[in-house]
Amino acid sequence: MKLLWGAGSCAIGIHILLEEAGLTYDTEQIDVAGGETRQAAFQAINPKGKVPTLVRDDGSVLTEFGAIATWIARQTSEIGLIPEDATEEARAVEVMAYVEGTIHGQGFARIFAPQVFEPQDAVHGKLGVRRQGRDIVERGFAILDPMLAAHDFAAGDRFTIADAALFYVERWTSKQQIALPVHLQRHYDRMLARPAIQRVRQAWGET
Ligand SMILES: N[C@@H](CCC(=O)N[C@@H](CS)C(=O)NCC(=O)O)C(=O)O
Repeated sequence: MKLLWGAGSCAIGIHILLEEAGLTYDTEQIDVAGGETRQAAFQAINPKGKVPTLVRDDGSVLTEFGAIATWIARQTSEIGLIPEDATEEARAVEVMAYVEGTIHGQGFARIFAPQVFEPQDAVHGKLGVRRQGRDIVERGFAILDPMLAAHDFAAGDRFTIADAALFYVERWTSKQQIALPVHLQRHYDRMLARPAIQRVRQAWGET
């Protein structure tokens, strides 16, 4: 299988899951900032024009962070990337969905691409949309923070798909001068110390 990824993108969460799962995979860097996801060649693979995109060994393509994460977790169920217990599984999916749908999809998306939300007013609109995105992100982190007070990981006492999702939004905060609440900062520091995450960051040329 091959993971299509882009520098700085949420695809790092999927790369981390592949590494944590110990699966065999290839990667291909896509020039997201340079617009490669909008080009015909990429859209022939994923018409949504997004990374992460996972091309499986049979040529079929998986898109959407949650779907790809779930599929990877199911390849190595013994590792517990999705908890066996139904309530813990629901908690992991709950955090992952909140990260993808709200903190990323509504919050950071407004910060990174305000023109998508306010195409009419190129200057003032962008500022307002970015502020709105920041509020959504900060509120989202404030909601998640108490959950990390009781546990080391996003959905309990072990690393799951939720941690991979939470990690990618935590790491977006520094360039935006958004302060992480205390328990999320500790979670982020714990994630940075994981060997799998260090290997991925090295592969991405970050360390
Ligand atoms: N809903 C998608 C969102 C993926 C997404 O927004 N990816 C961004 C990078 S973090 C992207 O590929 N952007 C390229 C573009 O919009 O052209 C998912 O969960 O995978």
